[in-house]
Amino acid sequence: MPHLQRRELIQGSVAVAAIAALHASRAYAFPTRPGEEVVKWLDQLPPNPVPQVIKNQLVWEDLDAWVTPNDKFFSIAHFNRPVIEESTWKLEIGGLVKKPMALTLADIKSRPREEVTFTIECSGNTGLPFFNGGIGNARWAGTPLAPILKEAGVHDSGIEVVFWGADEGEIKRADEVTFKQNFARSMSLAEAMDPKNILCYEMNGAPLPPDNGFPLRLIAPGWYGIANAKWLKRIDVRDQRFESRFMGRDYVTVREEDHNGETVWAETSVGRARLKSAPARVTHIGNDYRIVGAAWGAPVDRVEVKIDDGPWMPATIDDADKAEFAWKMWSLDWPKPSAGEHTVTSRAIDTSGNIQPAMSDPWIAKKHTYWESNGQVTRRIQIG
Ligand SMILES: Nc1nc2c(c(=O)[nH]1)N[C@H]1C(S)=C(S)[C@@H](COP(=O)(O)O)O[C@H]1N2
Ligand SMILES: [Mo]
Repeated sequence: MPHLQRRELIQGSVAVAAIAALHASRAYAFPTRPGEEVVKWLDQLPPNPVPQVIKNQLVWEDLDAWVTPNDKFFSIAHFNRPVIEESTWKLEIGGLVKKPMALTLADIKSRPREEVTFTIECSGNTGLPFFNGGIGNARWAGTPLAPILKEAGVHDSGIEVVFWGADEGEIKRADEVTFKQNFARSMSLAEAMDPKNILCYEMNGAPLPPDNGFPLRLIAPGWYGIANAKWLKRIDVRDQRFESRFMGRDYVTVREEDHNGETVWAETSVGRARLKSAPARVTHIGNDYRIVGAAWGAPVDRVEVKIDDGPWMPATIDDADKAEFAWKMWSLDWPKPSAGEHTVTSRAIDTSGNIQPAMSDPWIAKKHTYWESNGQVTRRIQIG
């Protein structure tokens, strides 16, 4: 940005205004045009059959900012939605550590602050007919997890870190063992020690909203939503691999793989995010249409768009925001489309050259559960 290199030359309030404007345009970078109107997609979601589990889905046609405001952010709760009193709450650090800890929110806030802009997507998003808005982008703030684990002193035998939520539900296993359990997800010790993981207490400058995990949640940039445990109450270190419903039963991807002509069925636990994109909205001013969308889940190099069965066309990526773990907005002008029904499909390509798979790609077509649905998204639209 040449503006920034020249900033020493700009004086007083002019400089402040210029820099403020720059920040504003960065924070809200979005390919909008004055006077444009949004065209609704023909394919709209049927009613949500699990309104307690999935709340506040992103309405793609309303997407007009890089950062999703808190009141428009989706939330997922597989059990109850606990309302936690800050005054009585503590985070326990226990298990195979030399120095167990119990931290208040004030203790956690007094530690070094770290911020990350991260787009969180539920791995079930676009895998179910009533679910395509399980995604949002926020600026999360908290304190890094790794120094806390170091301070607690993990024993040599510790290989696994479990994140326990305060929410609780009844588990019924196929072997008929039934019990109550708090929400839990784990990571290997090496994964948990990633310096990017934060114990997060703030979302877009405000305390975490209750639905998004107040008072504290894990934010694991680059992971699917499920790894980002909310309403944290305990973190413990173990000497065995851990499984919970949300690791070994739900959030398990079952995929048919081809191993030299032999079919092998792989069952894997949902973990890191995958390359994905979606058309968000079509706008127009008179006959000048524009397709706007988002791409995320891996370092995005470029995005291509296909209208009906036409050729892939390069979209323009809005590069104002270079946040590593945040979605990128893209757009493609669509001048004077013919009247009638059309389809719009996008595909993202990452910096290693991987292409977001088509729905017909065996990677998606031979996937038998709805998790990790990163296949290309096609939307339908009526023009004129
Ligand atoms: N404690 C707890 N943490 C949780 C969940 C939950 O049900 N309980 N849902 C997970 C899922 S499935 C997703 S997609 C993300 C969603 O984060 P959000 O609700 O802040 O959007 O939270 C994750 N963390
Ligand atoms: Mo999720």
